[in-house]
Amino acid sequence: MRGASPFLVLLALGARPSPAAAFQYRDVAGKVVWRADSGKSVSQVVVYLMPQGQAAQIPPPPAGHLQVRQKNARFDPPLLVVVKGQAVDFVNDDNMDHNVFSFSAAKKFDLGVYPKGESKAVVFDKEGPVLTFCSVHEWMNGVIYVVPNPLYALTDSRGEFKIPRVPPGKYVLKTWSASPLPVSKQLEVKPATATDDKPLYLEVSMGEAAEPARPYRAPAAAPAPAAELAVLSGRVRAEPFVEGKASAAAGGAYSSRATLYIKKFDYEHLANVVVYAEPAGPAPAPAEAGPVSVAVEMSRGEARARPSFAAVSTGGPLVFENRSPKPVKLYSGGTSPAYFSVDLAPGETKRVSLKAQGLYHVFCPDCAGSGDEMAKVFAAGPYFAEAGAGGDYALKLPPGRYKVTAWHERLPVRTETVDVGAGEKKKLDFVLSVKQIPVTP
Ligand SMILES: [Cu+2]
Repeated sequence: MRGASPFLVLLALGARPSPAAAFQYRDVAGKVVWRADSGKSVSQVVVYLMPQGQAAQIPPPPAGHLQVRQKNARFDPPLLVVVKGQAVDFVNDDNMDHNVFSFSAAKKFDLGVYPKGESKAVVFDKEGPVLTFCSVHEWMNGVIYVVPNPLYALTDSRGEFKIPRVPPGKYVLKTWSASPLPVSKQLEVKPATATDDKPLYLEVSMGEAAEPARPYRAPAAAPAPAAELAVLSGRVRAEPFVEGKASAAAGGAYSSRATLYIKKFDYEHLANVVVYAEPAGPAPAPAEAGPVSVAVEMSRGEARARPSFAAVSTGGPLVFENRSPKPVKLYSGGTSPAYFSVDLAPGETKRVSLKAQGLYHVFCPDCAGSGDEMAKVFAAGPYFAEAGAGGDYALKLPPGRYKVTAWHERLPVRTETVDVGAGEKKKLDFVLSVKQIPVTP
């Protein structure tokens, strides 16, 4: 304190919370379990608090940068929690080049391809999950989950969490995880006192709530096909975004050493591509799409979904069938656009309607261990087609104007507007490329 004026010293002392004020904070701790009756704990769950009216007491985001390293062609850590406004350095710590990109709603960015020793920063300014990928290595994926304030924790291997020093007040506790259903729970943190400063302890149970499934009865007859449909067809391919192009664009030194021995993103054989069309103007209401079925079957003692990927029309029937000898519970979770859960007795068949467009991750925790993803279902439309192995697709559409989108889980979508006349046959090709991400600053 040499050289500081007594006035400044007083100010500094005054800025510290007085012992009385500090005492009011209370830790919020607890355990996240799968269902209350199961006792099964869930690790790697983000638990965070949304204040209900006492925002002024909430601490600001930490100033320091967080870090995600690219190491052994993985993102480390695979799940990182970031406070809104905080920056993350993506550090290439590998003997090969990597790219980092995301086209998630909460943050769109593309850091290009860069070599070992380089690091690039991204500020996360919107709440929600941000899925990160590498355009060079197909399997690389990670999640940055952006929470609104520093009142958060991540559950450990025993499902336990602790959020330290929570200002008294009313909160909504929320959870997010790559697998189970999210939870919302009201709670009140009472000021700690000299005789009671114990943490507020909660048991948070997942796998409840969500939209219930309905019994399914097959329609008596399929709707007659309309005569005047147009056929829109074409090919979806992806453009490689790997080495030379990125480094040439960046004007930087670039080395492709050590990239060759590892399997790269297979742009030539994209699987699970869906092309879907939405009326862009007045259009006849589509006839209800036929049901899309996903069955749970037993295979070598493990339950599996067949098919493991399906496309459905938004709002159309998605039918789950339990062909295994055990009861199963299926639910959507993680980054799914909406949540459903389906309880199926052996032999039972139920339907759900996926009203929100997007990719649903379907889990069956009782089938093969907690949180195991069994199937992916992409809902879009009303008109949709899955592309074949060569990327070919064909859509049958009533005459009109449409927004037609080509979708793949790992690549930014492309949308074109087309007009089709009655009975017309039209061609429309798509190129999916990481370069085409509309990057937010
Ligand atoms: Cu990579």
